Amino acid sequence: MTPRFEESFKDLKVTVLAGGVGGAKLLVGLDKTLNPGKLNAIVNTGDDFFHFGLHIAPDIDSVCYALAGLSDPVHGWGRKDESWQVLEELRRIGAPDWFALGDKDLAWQLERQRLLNAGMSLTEVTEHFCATFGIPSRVLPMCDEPAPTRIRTQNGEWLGFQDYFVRQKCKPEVAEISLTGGKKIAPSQAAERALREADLVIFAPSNPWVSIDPILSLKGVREILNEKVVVAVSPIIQNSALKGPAAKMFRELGIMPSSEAVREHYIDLLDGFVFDDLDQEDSKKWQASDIISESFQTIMKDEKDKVALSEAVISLGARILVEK
Ligand code: FO1
Repeated sequence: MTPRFEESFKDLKVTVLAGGVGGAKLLVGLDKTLNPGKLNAIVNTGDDFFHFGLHIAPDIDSVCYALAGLSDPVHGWGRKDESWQVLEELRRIGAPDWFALGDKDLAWQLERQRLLNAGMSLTEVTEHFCATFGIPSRVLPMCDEPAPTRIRTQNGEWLGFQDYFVRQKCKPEVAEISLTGGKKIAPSQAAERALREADLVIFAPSNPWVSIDPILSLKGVREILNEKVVVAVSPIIQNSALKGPAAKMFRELGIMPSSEAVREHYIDLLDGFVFDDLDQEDSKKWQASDIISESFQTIMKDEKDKVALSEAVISLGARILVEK
């Protein structure tokens, strides 16, 4: 079993690849565990879209709101203590109301667009957001240029991600996922630096297909990760995802969703793998592998769970760093 979490681990430089809600929870735990300035989050921007002329960045906002202690505890996205005056009026005047933007959330969307229009990059705007909300960790968009994820449904239709995820509630069957607008895109300089300077890289328990893969698909990322200690946390427990379409996507792409399937998905990049205690059965096949797999409680119900899982993941990473 991996040794207990040690004080010295708090100074490890940790870079996390994350998407929305699941990733945000682990990031809150890591933010509370590591010393200030040691945590970099590289966040998926494939879910971003333009709505009412505003650049909406759901995964960036879910992560920032969570780290600022402002996120809606029920949804995991948007803000707590929210009001919906604008959305209700939009509905009344027959404007698009399928994507629920609360009044406080909208204030941030408007300010982000103002700063983008003034020439700031998404990285700079996100840095400004973190400074404004007193977030000590760095939240880094994976890239500054548009990198839209699109879904081809089994009846041949291409959908924008939010159209698939929110407007159609993930109901369409996925035949193909197109990442970064079908173009080879470089990570932002800040994201690339965060990867190069990391002691440990963690894949958060986010959707492998549409939260982690967009980041892995960026130019040079896999090559950097091949030189790093990488530990992934499975977002699939007992063949299902706690939230979102990850398990459904596995199935529709012809793969039985399981922690085993997640491990296989990342197999050529992994040094460590953390899966839930409920999936012990799966792990029996992995013992001979050079990837160190450990089970833990990966369901994060409260801050204590987030910190406990963060300490377990960092401890596994630290052990591998020593043994490597
Ligand atoms: N998800 C929904 O299912 N319904 C919504 O109305 C919705 C609004 C929304 C507004 C701002 C934001 O940052 C996220 C929002 N999300 C909503 C979640 C978002 O679609 C997903 O979190 C990501 O795109 C998937 O990780």
